This record gives sequence, structure tokens and C-alpha cells, in this order.
Amino acid sequence: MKYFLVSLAAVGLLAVPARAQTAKRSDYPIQAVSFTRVKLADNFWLPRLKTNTDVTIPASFQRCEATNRVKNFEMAAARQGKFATIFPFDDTDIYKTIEGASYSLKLYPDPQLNQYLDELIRKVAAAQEPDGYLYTARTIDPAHPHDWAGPERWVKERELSHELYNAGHLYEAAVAHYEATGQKNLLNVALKNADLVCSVFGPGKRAVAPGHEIVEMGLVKLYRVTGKPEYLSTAKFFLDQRGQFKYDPKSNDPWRNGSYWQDHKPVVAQKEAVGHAVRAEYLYSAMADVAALTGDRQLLAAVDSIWQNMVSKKLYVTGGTGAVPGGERFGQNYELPNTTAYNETCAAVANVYWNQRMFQLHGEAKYIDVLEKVLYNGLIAGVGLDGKSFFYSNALQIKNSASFPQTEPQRAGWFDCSCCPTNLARLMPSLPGYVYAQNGRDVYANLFISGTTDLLVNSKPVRITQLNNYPWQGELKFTVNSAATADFNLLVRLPGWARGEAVPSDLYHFAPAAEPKISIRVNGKPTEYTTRNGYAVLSRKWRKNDVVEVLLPMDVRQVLANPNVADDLGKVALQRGPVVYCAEWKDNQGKASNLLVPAATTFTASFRPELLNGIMQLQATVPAVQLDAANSSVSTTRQMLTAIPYYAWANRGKGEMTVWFPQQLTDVDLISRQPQPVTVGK
Ligand code: FUB
Ligand code: ZN
Repeated sequence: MKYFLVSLAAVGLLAVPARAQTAKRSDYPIQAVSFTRVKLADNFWLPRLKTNTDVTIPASFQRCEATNRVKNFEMAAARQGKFATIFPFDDTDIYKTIEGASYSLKLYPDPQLNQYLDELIRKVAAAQEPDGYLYTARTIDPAHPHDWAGPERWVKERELSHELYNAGHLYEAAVAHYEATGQKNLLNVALKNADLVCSVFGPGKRAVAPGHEIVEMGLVKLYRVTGKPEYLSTAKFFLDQRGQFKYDPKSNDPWRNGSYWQDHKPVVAQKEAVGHAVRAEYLYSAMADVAALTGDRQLLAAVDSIWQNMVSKKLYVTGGTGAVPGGERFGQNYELPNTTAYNETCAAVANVYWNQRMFQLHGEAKYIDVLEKVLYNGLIAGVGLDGKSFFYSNALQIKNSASFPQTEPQRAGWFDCSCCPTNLARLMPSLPGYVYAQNGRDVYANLFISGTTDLLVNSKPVRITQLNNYPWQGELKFTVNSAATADFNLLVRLPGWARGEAVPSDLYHFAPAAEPKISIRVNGKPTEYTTRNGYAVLSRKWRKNDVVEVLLPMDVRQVLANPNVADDLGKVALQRGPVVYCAEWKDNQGKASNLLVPAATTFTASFRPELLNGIMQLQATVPAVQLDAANSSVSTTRQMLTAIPYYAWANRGKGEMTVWFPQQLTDVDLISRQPQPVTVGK
């Protein structure tokens, strides 16, 4: 390869050719500490990552085989047969699972898995056309491509072909595989494809706003690995193509006005999170990437204002985004219904990517607050405790009444459009890469996950070890170890929820309660600290075995929504630490929609090791509305409300669940509407 290889060099795996050492380029001021340098030892996350490795990834590969996704590559290699799955983007399920398996190899080395990946990568490489084109939905039989693919390459890219979407996922997988294993077999396939893409698209060449974003993020990753400027300029070119196509700006239909694809305005003129949520959040992630790499201030201003809109008007209390099923998209401001909440699991994955990048741009804890909210709630609700059942959409209420439209009351093993399971498979094992970040002498502790990281600060090796029982307990312990005295700032995130802030906006707030207190001790002594952007800044000359102890208040908080959120009016949600709770039928006499939580309710928290793989459970005695249909009567009794973490619902069968609880009974609505099922997926 003629371009320099940067990332692995940075972690000491590869020698860097001279050109790379002298090359200076701007990037995020704050760099995440790579997943390769963080070893987890965490009670909450490690079992999940192990399940992802032992169950999710093998199940995903098995399903890619059983559903003919692998066969599509084999047929493309042979240039014969008939595309054997439903969607032209089905190739990406293989790429995403390879990506997850690559991260996972770093956590749990496994020669057999490595060998399986090599075989699969051989099949992927064989399906690639000589000029680099890789898209089984056309290559199998170019005379009869998939209906969405169009008669020629790229002609339907803006609408539905997903040619560049497939490319983007290939690049993401290839970089993860290269960084985790040091092997270039998939990277070479990706680079050949990217070279083709850069030769086809660009100023004076073909132009399109990619129909489903991600190629932009993928190209940026290839740029970081190789330093090849065309990858960055093509990513920027794709961003700049938005808002060029002639739609009908007066139409309210997102497909007619272009907002479904975030194509309604030039990207620098966009101010709100709109359209298909996964596409949107991949776009916003790429905007942050390109702004960081080019210093483009307009792009930065645009992505800042879009984030502000999302966090103050379009974010569920669970961290979900993309409220509307039709178009899998963001709704209007404050349109956050509970029973029909779409909240695609892929959108949670995308929101993690986006918030991490916003943090790296600005160094403000609020972005990690949102990322943490997504992580502990909306994201992991997407996968069952068994590791092989998944939600595509994530409702905030399931009501057993013929009058309510339902989304998905149960998880499924796979979907025709199976983007979510494989997106989870890749995000979960990349988690070590979100725990720490660094900007020279500033070392950020963003997530409270037990384990160890080895860093270089001022060229001196420093080891930080975290030990805690988060998210259940608020005692955090950091042990700093360096061979010689090391002078640096340890920035510990002071989570918004621990400072009395439900979200970094006025979309949700906590009901008034005694002011929460955070205390910090160094080597057993209370310490003074300054704060910066939501972080406690601990500046000192660190010596061997210095211990920082942080105590976060873990009171149960009642959350109220902005009154503009019609569906949450007069209701409260429950949160303890970063975890948002729900009541599920199983613990509440078969129902959840009849429970009230008056303002004065106080909850007790108790750890239940035997329940749902170990959870902190909340309980309080509350009024419960009882309906006696036979006698047409309604009464209120007092009943124990048991709440479990939202992420843990739907692991014990099908029934009612709610995140939001009315504070009082205000009305009894006599209705006899017919159910209107909400469809999931394409
Ligand atoms: O279009 C590819 C994927 O399928 C999207 O990201 C999901 O929302 C689903 O529509
Ligand atoms: Zn999905």
C-alpha cells in the first residue's frame, strides 16, 4: 500500500513510514483512547460483551448464512445466480458482523473466529469486480439487478440503491478489522472500492447526495488510516451535495420535500434533526468528522444547532430518537409519543457515534451525558438478555387494549430488514473505546466502567484503573499509576443527572428534591477541585497508586417532561443514576397502564441479583386504577409498584409496560376504537 498507515502506528503495532511522522493534520482536539488500549473488568458490561461474543456474533453469522446473505457473495463471485435476499443492503449485515467480530477478537482472542473471518473476507473479496465495485445485488446478474438498484451503477443511489451505504459499512468494518488484527485483507478490498468511489464521484464527475449516509464516515476512517486526501475530500464532496436536488419545498411529505434524506437544504444551512433518523445521525456524525478535519466553521455551526434541536426537542427520556414509524424518522418538535415510539435501535447506535464526536469537538460533558443515557437505556433495550433476540423499534409503552396501536411487544431473532441486530453486534464490543479520551495533558474519564487503560501522558506511561459497581452504586474509584511522577489533569465527568440535570436542555427536568451532592477524595482526603465543561478537573503530580474516590448521589429521581410533550403531560418517569425505569406487567399484577405515581411517592431501591441478570429494583406503594368491566365500575386501590430498568423489559413474556406514569387520575376515557397496528421496518 502506498499510503501511510497511521492508527496502528499510534498504538505501536506498525512501524510508521517517514512521511506519516512528518505529516501534520488537524483533527478532533480530543482523541478517544483506542479500544485496543482499554481492558474492561466490569460487572455490568463485561457479561454483556461476553454474550455479544458468545451468542450475538455467532448467531448473526449463522443468520447471514441461513438467510442467503453469504450466498449472495458466493453468487456474485461466480457472476451467476439470482440475488437471494430481499434488500440490496443485505450485504451490510455481513460487514457489520465482521466489524463486531473484529472488536470482539481484541476482547477475546479466538483463532477459530479469526479463521472464519478470513474465509468470509475471501468470499467478500471474490465478489468484488476488477475495478473495485462491490454490490452483490448487481454483480450477481448485471442484466437483472435488484429493482432498487437501477439499470446502471449509481443511477438510483439518491433514492434507494444503497450502493454507497454498502460501501460505507464495508469501510467501517475494514478499519475495525485492520485495527483489531493488523491484517489488511479486508482493508485492501475497502481501499479498492473507495478508490473507485473517489474516481467516480467528485467535482466535474458524477454528483449525488448519498441516499443513506455512512459512506462519509467510512471514507473519513479510511482517510485516517491511510492519509489519502481524496478520501476526505470525497467525504466532504458528498456532504456538499445535500440540498442540490429539486424537490418540492412546499410539500409536507418528507419524500417530496427531500427531508427524509436530509436533502432539503445544503448541509450547512440545516438547523434541525429531520428525516430518517439513522441516515440523519450518520450524516451528523460525518459533519462533525469533516468539521474536525477541515476546520469548516459553517459545518460546525450547523451540526451544533442540529444537536441542540435534537437534545431539546426530539430525544426520548430513554435516549431514543426517531419517533415516527412512517419513514423511520424524526417527528416535529416535541412529537414524542410513547406507545407508537419508533426509536429504531440503529438510531440509538448512530446517536452514540454522533455524541462521541460532538464531545471530541467540544470537550463538554453534556455530550457524554446523552451518550450515557442512550447506552444504559435505549440502546441495550434493543437486545434481549439472551443476546439473540432484538427490538427493531423501542416503544415506551405497551398497553393491552384494543384501542391502542402497538409497536413491537416482543423481541425477534432476526428481521427481513435486519439492520438493528448487526448494528448492535458491532457497537457493543467497541465500548472500550468510549471510556477515556485525551488531549495532551488532559485525560478524560467519560464512562464509569471498571477496567484498566494504559496511556502515554507527556511521553510517560500512565495506567488508570477504575473499580466500581456502576450503574447500581455511585462510589467510583480511580487508581492512577505511573512509573515516574506524572503531571497531568484527570477530568472526571460529573454526570448531569448527578448535578440535578435530567438532560442538557429543558426537554426533561427532575422534580425538585434535596440538592444532590458529589464528593471527591484523593488518597482518602476530601479535595478541592475546579470544574470545566461538566468535568471535575483534578490537577496534580500523580504518584504511584494515587487513589481518587468520587461519590455520586444515587437517589431515585422523578423526571418531568417539557409541557410541550403532549404524551407526557401530567406524568413522571423514574430514574436512578443513569438508568431509566419502567413498570412491566410481570411485577405489577399483570398490568402497568393502571399505575399512578403521585408527586410525594418515595421509592426504595434494592438489588435483586437473581432477577434479570441482576438489577436494582425500585418499589413504592401507589394508587392503582382497577376496572371492573362486568359491573362497569372503576375504583382505585393501593398497590406495590415495582419498577425495573427499562433496558430489561420484555425478557419474561409479553404484556404491558410503561415508562411514564400519570401523577393523578384526571379522566376516564370511554373509547371503542379499533387497533391500528404499526408496521416495523421497510
Ligand atoms: O436502509 C438501511 C437500513 O434499513 C436503515 O438504516 C434502517 O432504518 C432500515 O430502514
Ligand atoms: Zn436498524
